[in-house]
Amino acid sequence: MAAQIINGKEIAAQIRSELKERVDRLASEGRRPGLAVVLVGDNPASAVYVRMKKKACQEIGIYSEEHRLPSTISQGELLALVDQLNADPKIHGILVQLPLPKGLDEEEVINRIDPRKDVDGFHPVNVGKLSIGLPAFVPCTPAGVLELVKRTGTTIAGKKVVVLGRSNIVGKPAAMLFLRENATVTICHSRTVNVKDECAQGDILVVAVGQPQLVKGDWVKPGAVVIDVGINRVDGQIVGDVDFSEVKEVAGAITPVPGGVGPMTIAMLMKNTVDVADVK
Ligand code: NAP
Ligand code: L37
Repeated sequence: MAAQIINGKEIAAQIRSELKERVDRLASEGRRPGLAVVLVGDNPASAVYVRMKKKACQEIGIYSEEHRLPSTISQGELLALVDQLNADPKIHGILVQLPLPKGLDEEEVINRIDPRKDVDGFHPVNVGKLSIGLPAFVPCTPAGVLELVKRTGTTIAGKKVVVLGRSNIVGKPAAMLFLRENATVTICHSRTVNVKDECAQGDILVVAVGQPQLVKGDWVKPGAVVIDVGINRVDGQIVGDVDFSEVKEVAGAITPVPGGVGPMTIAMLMKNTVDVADVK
């Protein structure tokens, strides 16, 4: 039987509409959430994502500011902007779109963001809190991955979760989140021996490697939930890290690309921003 297709686009729209109700209430109390997005340079993919984030803010009623800076900006000028946003009471969340152009120090910029406004969850304070089980901002893409798995109705506790990829923005925090949900987690990377056999152990398989259609049908345990985080542009088309046509015949549920994790990333960014405004 072919897999259930997990409709991230539809689930993300549902989440945005729930958030809109919260924003309407917050705004009526004089606490409209605000998000500042900082885009440095002219990475075309980043420009597309920033535009989508701005549109989502408008739809939900979140106040948004876009700061577009040339790639020639100095580190000091960028840090000064972060300081200004940290101090601005209209701004609840600050997102510096990564990657930064070369010559700029990403780590120093992330470190400068007030951890209470770090809606991307990349500040070491939030990374640390997540790893020791304290409430923290969860990075948007892994948060979206977990939400999609939960919405399939799958029980996570006790399951084998295999995460393919160990980046700081996707793989590592995704593994941490599933661990927090009491899964047994395996993290695979480019030095893993026999990745295919490791993947085939997963009741839940999360793939974030940036390799078009790497994961084939025989890499997947029959009935597994497969979440494809990959966004690869190949011949003008967007394809994931999973060979969708093969894997959908084996998996129990699978996310498509596009229309899977991508829209959830933006919905979770909106949620993190609304959460900041909703506690004060
Ligand atoms: P990344 O920083 O390039 O990390 C890739 C990871 O995959 C690394 O840990 C690497 O191992 C591992 N890897 C690469 N090739 C491998 C192979 N053949 N076998 C096993 N492991 C392999 O990538 P990322 O930022 O995590 O992004 C991953 C993908 O997700 C990309 O396609 C990206 O565009 C996409 N993405 C999507 C969203 C979204 O919202 N949907 C958000 C962010 C990223 P090493 O550590 O050993 O090098
Ligand atoms: N929060 N996200 C945050 N911070 C960053 O620094 N780089 C980065 C980041 N990445 C990001 O926003 N990624 C992302 C990727 C895909 C989508 C959205 C955000 C997305 O919605 N993708 C659509 C297809 C969009 C297209 O046509 O290009 C999809 O359906 O997958």
